[in-house]
Amino acid sequence: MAKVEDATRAALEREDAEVLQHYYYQMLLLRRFEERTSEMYVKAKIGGYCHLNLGEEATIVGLMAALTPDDYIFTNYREHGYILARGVPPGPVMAELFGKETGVSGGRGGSMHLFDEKAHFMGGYAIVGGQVPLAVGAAYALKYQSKPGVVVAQMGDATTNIGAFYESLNLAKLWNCPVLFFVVNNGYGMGTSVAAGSSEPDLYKKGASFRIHGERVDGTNVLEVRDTVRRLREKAEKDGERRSWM
Ligand SMILES: Cc1ncc(C[n+]2csc(CCOP(=O)(O)OP(=O)(O)O)c2C)c(N)n1
Repeated sequence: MAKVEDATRAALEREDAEVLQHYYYQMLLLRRFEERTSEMYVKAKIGGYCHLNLGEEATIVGLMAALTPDDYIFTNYREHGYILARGVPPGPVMAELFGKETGVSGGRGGSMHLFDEKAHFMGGYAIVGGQVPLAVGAAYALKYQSKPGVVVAQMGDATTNIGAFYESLNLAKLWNCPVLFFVVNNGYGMGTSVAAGSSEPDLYKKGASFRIHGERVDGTNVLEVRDTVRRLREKAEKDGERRSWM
């Protein structure tokens, strides 16, 4: 334990203070935003379903810190924090939750369908796994059009048990698409634990039969998430090398 703390302290000391402050600001913004969202949901100001990112702040901020403006993000329905950490202001995001026209999706999407094309934030999808093949398709498009960047397919742990996940992995590797599968393991899919729902509980190993490299990272360590994503993002960009191959 002491060794882990020493390593974390050393990593923090190597970082620029302003960068750390920025990460802290973003994580706090996400936490406060979700606390208010929870309050407004209980007061029935927000209609429909509403999923929170409470406790996932370091995972989200670490991911977004590693991405470039060229990159695209597709997420599941638990996405408030992702769009905020991508730099979209909280006003239009909260307006969307309230179903207002000034919301990021014109008030027609709500909590599960946040969208901002300028920020390359391609939504919020309510069908478990729905975002995964879409992300692979977008990555294929980047490659086909020789455009820079990678695509992130964010999902929860239980999503790795869905058929569309495996179809997506297969085509992503077969066509060498510049895509990163980002699995947020919060331990449960609804009330079902990872151990009860997945024959392979080490989720990062699930890409192995598709020859897709996987790594596990501590989602509560913002720097570790950022550095791991940075490294794997570069690999995804390189592996998905743009070339005219059709
Ligand atoms: C195809 C499909 N099946 C079932 C559901 C109902 N459902 C909504 S969330 C969820 C659990 C997903 O868990 P996970 O992928 O771990 O994400 P988390 O909610 O934990 O972030 C289920 C089964 C759905 N939305 N879509």
